[in-house]
This record gives sequence, C-alpha cells and structure tokens, in this order.
Amino acid sequence: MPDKLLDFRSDTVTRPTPGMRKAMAEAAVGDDVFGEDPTVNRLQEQVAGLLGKEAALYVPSGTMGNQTCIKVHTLPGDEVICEKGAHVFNYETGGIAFLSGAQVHAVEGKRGAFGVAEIERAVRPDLYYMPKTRLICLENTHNRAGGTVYPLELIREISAFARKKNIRLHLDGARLWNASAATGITPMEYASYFDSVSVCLSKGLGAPVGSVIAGSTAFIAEARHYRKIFGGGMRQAGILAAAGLYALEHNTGRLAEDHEKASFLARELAQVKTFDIDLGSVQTNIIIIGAERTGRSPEEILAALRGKGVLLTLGNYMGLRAVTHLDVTMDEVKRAARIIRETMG
Ligand code: TLP
Repeated sequence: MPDKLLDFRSDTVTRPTPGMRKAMAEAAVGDDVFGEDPTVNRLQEQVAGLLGKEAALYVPSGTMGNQTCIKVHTLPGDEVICEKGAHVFNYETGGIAFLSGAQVHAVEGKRGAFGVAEIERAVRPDLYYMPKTRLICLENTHNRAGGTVYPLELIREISAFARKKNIRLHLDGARLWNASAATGITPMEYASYFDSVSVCLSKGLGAPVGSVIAGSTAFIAEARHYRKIFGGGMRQAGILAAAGLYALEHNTGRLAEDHEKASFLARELAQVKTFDIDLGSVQTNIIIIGAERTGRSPEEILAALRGKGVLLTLGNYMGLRAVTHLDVTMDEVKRAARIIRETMG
C-alpha cells in the first residue's frame, strides 16, 4: 500500500490548512444560542450578502440546512417535488418524512434537471383529498447526476411558475460555488430565483464543518427555531465559522482547478473500455462511472483500487464516483488515472 492514499471519495475529505487553522484559533467567539458569536454573525451577514438575501443562518451540515428549510416551508402531509436523484431524497436518511412529515414526489430529470413541463405533471390539483404541492427543491450542482450545472433558463422558468402557483422553491446549493465557477453566473443571480438556499462550506471550499441557509428575515427567524429543535444550536461556533469565512475568502477562486482535474481524470478513465462515462456530464468536480460492463461488482473494484492506494466511492446503481478537490494535485490525479487504468486492464 503506498504511503499517501489518493482520496477521490468526496470533496468533503479535505483537511483544514495551517492558514485556516490559524484563523480558527484566533476567532473571536461568544454564545451563538444568544446570537452573541461575532464570527458566526459575520459569516451569516457575509453569506446573506453574497446570496442577496435578507438573512442567513449557520448550521452544522448541508443535511441540516436542507431539512431545516424544508421544515419551515412545509406542513405534515404536504408534497415536495424534487429530482429522482436529489440528495434531499436519497441521502438525507428519509429526513423529509421523519422531520417534516411530508412526502416526496420524485420527478426524473435529464442530468439532474427538469423543466416546467415535468413539474406541471407532478403538481397536484387543488382537491381536498390530495396532498398539497408545497415545495420544489432543485440541486445545483447535482451530485448524483455527476456535478451537473442546472441550466439558468430552466431555473428562471421554474421560479416564475412556482410564484404563479404559490409553490415555494428551495435550492440545495451544497456546490453552488462550483456551479458559479463553471458558468460565471454569480451565486446571487442563482439565489435570486429561490425562496431559500442552502450552501456548504465543507465541500469544495475545504472548511471542516458547516453550511449556511439564507432567505427572508421571517424565514430565517423560523429556521432558527427549528435549528434548535434539530439540535443545531451551537455555542462558541465562531471557531468553526472562522474556517468558513477563510474558505470563502481563499477557496472559491480556485474551484476551476478542481474542474480541470475532473475533466482530465474523466477523459483518462473514459479510455477504460468497460467503463461508461458521460463526458458531457462532467461539468464541475464529480465523475460518475458506469461499471456494469466490467463484469465486477463496484465493491470489488473499490477494494482492488484501495489496495493500490486509490479511493473512490459508490456512485449511481452499479457505478462508481470520483470527486476532485483541493487536497489532490494534478500530479496525483495523473497517478490515480494510471493506477485505475492499469487495475481495470
Ligand atoms: N453529499 C455527500 C454525501 O452525502 C453523498 C458527498 O460526499 O457528496 N446536498 C448535496 C448536493 C450534497 O452532495 C451533500 C453531501 C449534502 C447536501 C449534505 O451535506 P452534509 O454531508 O454536510 O450533510
């Protein structure tokens, strides 16, 4: 086993750099349940500003961010429309049912995106014996579809439709920074179409912990209430928020590098004859690899690669996923590509 594992399981595996740790150690702190942590307050103000929203709230994870927003938007028995592969539906442990008592109406998209036509078919008629369509959740970039960017034109149309129908719109923007880096469209422009947005600091931005949700002042006041119920009221959290502020300052400008690394790795891996990779879906830092034709189970492949020092994770059905991030260099990407190609023959 080589000394350094080349870890492509997720962009969540990054470790804080010395500069980030210094910012954390030096952070001014207070009790955030009393709203008295100056660093948390600064982070919240900064993210609200970046997203053009009235207010924002620091939460421990992307899952809590999404689930808190969904809780504020919905009532038990309501229906939430989202894409079939959405994180809120697949990877948040049934949180929509568990925490909000709402149900999901999953709609199949193309590369993680659908338009008004697909939504219209899913919206319930206003009949007393049917669930109420209360919320639409979009994901940008879309994780399970391979880091794909949600086309702005579709977002605009969906937003206008949702307003007309009085349906709320939430954005799971765990990787909104990546979408912006790929398109040049600002986070503020994207956010302007949504009632609430959740962004993560612990994915491509490299902070160890933390996400921020943003919306109107009234929305965030209610979100604060549910964050406490969900166990997310933290005390001297400025020590963590400082990492988020550092990440925003230092790590958004470099995301394009992660996209270049993913694009290179995808093209290399597409040379493996039994891998299926939709190169058009590799728009940011995620690569989904279809492995059905390899004749080996994804678990077997993952174990073989692990033995040679390369870590990938499970992707879609029968597939693998590789994610690039700030803790893997281009040279390491090249090394990993060589190892994977040799292992797959
Ligand atoms: N995604 C994780 C896993 O849960 C799959 C990853 O490794 O990619 N929204 C999106 C789009 C996400 O990809 C994630 C994390 C979250 C929300 C949740 O964030 P956390 O892990 O902070 O709860």
